[in-house]
Amino acid sequence: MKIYINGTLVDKADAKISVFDHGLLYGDGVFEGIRSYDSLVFKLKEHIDRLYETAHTLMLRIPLTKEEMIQAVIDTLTANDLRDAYIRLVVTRGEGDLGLDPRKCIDKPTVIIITDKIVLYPKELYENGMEIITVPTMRNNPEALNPMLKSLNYLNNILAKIEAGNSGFSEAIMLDHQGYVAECTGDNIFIIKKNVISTPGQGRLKGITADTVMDIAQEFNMATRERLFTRHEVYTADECFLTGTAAEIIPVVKVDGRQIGPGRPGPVTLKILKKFKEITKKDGIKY
Ligand code: PXG
Repeated sequence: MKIYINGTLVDKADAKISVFDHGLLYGDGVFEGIRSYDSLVFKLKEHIDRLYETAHTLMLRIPLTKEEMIQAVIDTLTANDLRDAYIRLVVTRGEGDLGLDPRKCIDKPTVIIITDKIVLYPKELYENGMEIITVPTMRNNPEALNPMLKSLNYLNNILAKIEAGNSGFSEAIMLDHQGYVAECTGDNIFIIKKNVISTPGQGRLKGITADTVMDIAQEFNMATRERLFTRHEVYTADECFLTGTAAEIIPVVKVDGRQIGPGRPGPVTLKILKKFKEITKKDGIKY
């Protein structure tokens, strides 16, 4: 396996960075998770845009243009001869000293591209739907650390993931700072009620899979909403599902012990999932 580090493709065993890298010391950096399907990178431009937007807010200057970054992703995929891949793009603040001040870093961000496979949930969960719970850890307050930033600082999500695991579940709902449903630890959440599809309007990552689902729903002439909703509306929805680059689209059939609809993946969810699969097979940047 070849890993891209700062412009060079190296063997996995040689893919090493400094212990003084602020990505390690402080989680100071940005990342993206991207997928390719049959030699097409899905929504690559959108992922690159989000990476650079997060970096902009963190005042982290990525030393490549967007075009160069796209080329670096493609070069890494080609070097690894992967047709279906999960691509992890990481840019850290780079090397600094043992103080958190980013101005002390040497203005040489570390750029890493890993291309590999990812299997998140077992196949049965996609067919039968998954059961999730709400966990006590709330999603970061947007005015403390905005969930729209896809930074290397994922402890908020990891704490929630630990709570989910402690209760025997693989994914969990996190509420926002006001008690509304925000998202899951690594996925966005959708509910469908009477042909209206809704996803939370605040306190979440603006997921690229979620945006794709909204586009599909509009194509199907469904009413789409980004709005505040509570757990009660999740419990009483007709259908529920989660979206993410890694998870793709996964139906949810039980939340906090309450069955959603008939307790099976819903017809609209399955229709959207089918369309999503079709899009991933034909859209994307070819390599
Ligand atoms: N919310 C959060 C908090 C995420 O981390 C999504 C939503 C979905 O966004 P996209 O753009 O992928 O549709 C994510 C991204 C994992 C893992 O190992 C998952 C994500 C990121 C990194 C790792 O489960 N999901």
